[in-house]
Amino acid sequence: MTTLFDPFRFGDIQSSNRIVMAPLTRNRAGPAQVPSPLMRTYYEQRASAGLIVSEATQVSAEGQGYLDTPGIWSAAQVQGWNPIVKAVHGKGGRLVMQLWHVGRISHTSLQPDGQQPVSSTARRANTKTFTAHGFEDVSAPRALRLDELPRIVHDFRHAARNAIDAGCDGVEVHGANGYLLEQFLRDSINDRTDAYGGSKENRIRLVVEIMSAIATEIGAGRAGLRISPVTPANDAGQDSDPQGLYSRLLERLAPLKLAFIHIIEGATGGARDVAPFDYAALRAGYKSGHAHGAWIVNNGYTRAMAIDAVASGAADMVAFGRPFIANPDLVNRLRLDAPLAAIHIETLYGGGAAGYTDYPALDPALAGRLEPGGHPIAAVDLRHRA
Ligand code: 8OZ
Repeated sequence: MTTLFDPFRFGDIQSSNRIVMAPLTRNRAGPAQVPSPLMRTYYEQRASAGLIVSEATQVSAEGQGYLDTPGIWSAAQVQGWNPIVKAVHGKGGRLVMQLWHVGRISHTSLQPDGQQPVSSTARRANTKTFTAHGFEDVSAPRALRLDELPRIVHDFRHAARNAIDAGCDGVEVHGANGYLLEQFLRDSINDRTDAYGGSKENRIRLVVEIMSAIATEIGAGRAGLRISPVTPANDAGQDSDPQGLYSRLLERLAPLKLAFIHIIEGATGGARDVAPFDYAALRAGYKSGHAHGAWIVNNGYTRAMAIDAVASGAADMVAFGRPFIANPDLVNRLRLDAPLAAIHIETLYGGGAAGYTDYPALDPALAGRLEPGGHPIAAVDLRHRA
């Protein structure tokens, strides 16, 4: 029987277990959106994950929507990421970079020359972002012109090349949580009348073009996509037919033979049953298109749920987000069924080492008293969010 702790090969990536560190925005990049030395310590501490998906990293200056998030479009950013990836590799870990364009979830103060953010639409999202002035309403976007879309594809492709040049094992395209690609996918947002709006085929076009371009650039075995079919995050609303939309998307992507699909089940960081969706059917359809690679599931998984998902074959890998923040040695704790530390909310976004690199690993004395598979200490419910 396959367990959560078994090694796995998917695409060109070999991981030492089935536990994925989900992408987590922490806002600790330095000037010019170059990763800071502190980020190296943070990722190195978490390298026992089978796979780390980096925090969302913007593919262009225009793709930024929050203060101090890292980028991967400049040479300085590539140089900044390199020691981070090397440190993770030095500890036997694997890291793919999450490539991000926020679209309309941005503010003019974060945009080059104070320009308007861009989107599929000119309609403003009813949500906030954090800027140098704290939490602020996002700015009204302008709709990208048809002749600008090749540039968006190019920006993702260039970022993927840069990620590989920085030493990454691959990339994950951020197609989730109400950001640019979801702004194209969903008919609750996309109000275009050109070849990128209207029908499902048109709304999935940009994502398919981006994944194809990246597969050509770095190889499909090093590329994956993260989706969130029903999350309401960032005022995404709900598509009129999420099951049909995402089936069509994965049907179009199956021939590429991507390394992985990473799926957020339910509302990101919230209710798993926020809206009806048949995830097993989505996966079955994808497999019938002769796709291979990993099916990574995420959102509110407990230890027991994760063990069961992998053992039953419902998923190949399970991603944990917030539990990795306060538990750098989460893999070991899950293996031992040890207690999990709780996160400090105040230090989530921005700041320095406090609440970032100062969460300790399990006390070795305590770890020594635990037997793998034993339950001497009740584990904290991973679904608990402080
Ligand atoms: C929390 C705060 C800022 C950004 C996402 C990249 O939701 C994010 C994000 C999360 O995917």
